[in-house]
Amino acid sequence: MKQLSVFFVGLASLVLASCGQGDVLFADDAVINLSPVDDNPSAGYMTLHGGRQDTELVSVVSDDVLRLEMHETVTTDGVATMKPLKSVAVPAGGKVKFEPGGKHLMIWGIGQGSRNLGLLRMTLIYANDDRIQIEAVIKKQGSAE
Ligand SMILES: [Cu+2]
Repeated sequence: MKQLSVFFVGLASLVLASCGQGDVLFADDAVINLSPVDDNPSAGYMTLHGGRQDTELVSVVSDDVLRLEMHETVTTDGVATMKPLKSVAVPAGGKVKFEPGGKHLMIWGIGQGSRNLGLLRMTLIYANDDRIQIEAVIKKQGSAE
């Protein structure tokens, strides 16, 4: 019995160590600001965390939307325009933020089920073929947060 518990302790510290080094490919802080007008796209933001090797985020998909694109806002001569992104580089151990005024997701036609739930499940697809499922919190306009 004693041996068994030592084994589990060893396993736990191993998992903690690998998280602490920032070498796990994942994403968090995913939020969507729901557009007040149904036909207009909603904007999504998140933070990508790089894994052990450099990779690229090549697509974001969801079963419960009409269309989802990665965009970047670029300001030229004081005029902000958006351009679609084919991919986003995610350096090893690095952090890439999707945030207002920069990279963002544009999402058309979020289903009523996800709206009611307040969560949208999305899958991030990377160039190395990793797929990561995340849930973005849907924020309605005028809500407390
Ligand atoms: Cu956009």
